[in-house]
Amino acid sequence: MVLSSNIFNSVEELITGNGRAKTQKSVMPKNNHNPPLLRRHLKNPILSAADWPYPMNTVFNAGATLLADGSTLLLCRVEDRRGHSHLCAARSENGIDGWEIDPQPTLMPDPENYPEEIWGIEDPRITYIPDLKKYAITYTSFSQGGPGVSLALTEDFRSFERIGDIMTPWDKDAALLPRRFDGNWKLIHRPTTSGMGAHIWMASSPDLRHWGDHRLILEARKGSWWDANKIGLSPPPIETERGWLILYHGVRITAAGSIYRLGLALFDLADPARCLLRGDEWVFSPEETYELSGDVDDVVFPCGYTIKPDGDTLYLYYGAADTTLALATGSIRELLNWLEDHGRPFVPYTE
Ligand code: BMA
Repeated sequence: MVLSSNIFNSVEELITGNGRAKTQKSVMPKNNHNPPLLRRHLKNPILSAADWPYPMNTVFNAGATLLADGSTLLLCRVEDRRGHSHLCAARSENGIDGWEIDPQPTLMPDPENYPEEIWGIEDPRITYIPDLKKYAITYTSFSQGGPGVSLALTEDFRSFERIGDIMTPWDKDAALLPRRFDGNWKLIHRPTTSGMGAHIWMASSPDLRHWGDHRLILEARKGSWWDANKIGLSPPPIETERGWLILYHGVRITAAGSIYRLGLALFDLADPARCLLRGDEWVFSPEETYELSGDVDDVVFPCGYTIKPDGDTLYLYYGAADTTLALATGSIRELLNWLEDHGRPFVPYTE
């Protein structure tokens, strides 16, 4: 019997961003939104280890903001060759290329003063707070008790005022809303309960330090759903006329590992704990080689976005396979229209 040689055609060797040879997966089904809601930039991945001014392993999961001069700042999660992460700023005029990367880490873990940072700081989300004229950075501090949520403030991404840990382990995927509601700040975050899954919650605080009034706002589904058992906020909420638009990640656990995908939900502008709509299908999923293969395969993980001066064009920055940083663009109006066509109300503890 003659075996056809083309049974191997769908498997090829490639070199990943960190120089390891891995086996590329065969053809992936493509996103069937027509046209796709989030479109990958042709220059992807836009930042990788090769761009870095100092030795490191990987760069991914960056917070993002527009600075006063209209340029883009990414606060990147950089993993060193011990496996610990720190944050490093990269600035660009157009948010696509020409990145100027800080020559040294911008924000390092400080375990002497903040023991919860002993194993690194990860996954920053940036919210500009007009009342304070400061950027709030929520990030994961990796303590010996597990990952928790920490908060720091800055005016310039050069000096930082650390508030410290605001949510105990296990907790991550947190972002602050940009203003107070009835006198209280609101934090979206993702505590993990042993055996009961990982869901999205909201907490309130009068002073950014003391948090309470905890409410479950979006629950992971169960069974075979793409967002069963474990979900989390991705970038900070996007304020729109129709409500707070949330991109959240859902984690499908399979025999081959986890798949991180993105879905959409909309929350009430005045009561941001109230979910108005939630989409059933994911809108973005690993498809390209740099998303399918890396230190952690099958991951698209946005922590930040910017909005162009037209008020509609979204630049979504996402970590690809925990190895590089990539960019997808979209229209906020199209995302909202999709959610209105495909979404339905979600009430916690009912499904
Ligand atoms: C999540 C976070 C992210 C990471 C993702 C995939 O739990 O830790 O930092 O990108 O897993 O590994």
